[in-house]
Amino acid sequence: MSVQERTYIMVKPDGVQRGLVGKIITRFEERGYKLIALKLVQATPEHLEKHYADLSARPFFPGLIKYMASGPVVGMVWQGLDAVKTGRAILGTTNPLQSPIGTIRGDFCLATGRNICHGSDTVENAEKEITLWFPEGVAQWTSALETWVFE
Ligand code: RTP
Repeated sequence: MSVQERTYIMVKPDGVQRGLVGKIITRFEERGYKLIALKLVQATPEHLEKHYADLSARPFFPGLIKYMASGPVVGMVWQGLDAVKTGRAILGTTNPLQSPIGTIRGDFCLATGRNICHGSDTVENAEKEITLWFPEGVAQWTSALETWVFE
């Protein structure tokens, strides 16, 4: 478990259109994660097909790509201890109805196909997704408070 662990978190088009970007960012900030990249982007279907390549054989894939291309998304990279697993815990489960209250999905949405946010599921996939969404690289900065958050 590394302090340098990074995860790719994305607010999906419904999250952006419902005005939930700030609330989602706040959950990661308040937990103590460090923001090292952030951008609003209208993704092309081709780009989204790469992001969700693992799901290309699933029946919901065409609808997923349409949904994800329906408006801009906000992509972010958050860094800190156990960022991938804890990031997923902050988001909640894929099906919002099964997601506990207190998680983002458990608090703000209802349907699996409109679950407002994405989080990398493994450290390896996080690194791939960061390269896909931020080919220009991410910021390197040191917070003055870091010592008091990470030890
Ligand atoms: P994500 O990658 O978006 O964070 O979601 P996840 O790991 O929790 O779930 P995954 O199985 O990777 O599915 C990716 C996204 O596809 C949509 N989905 N729709 N209609 C359906 O049965 C269905 N199943 C999945 C969801 O938007 C899910 O987040």
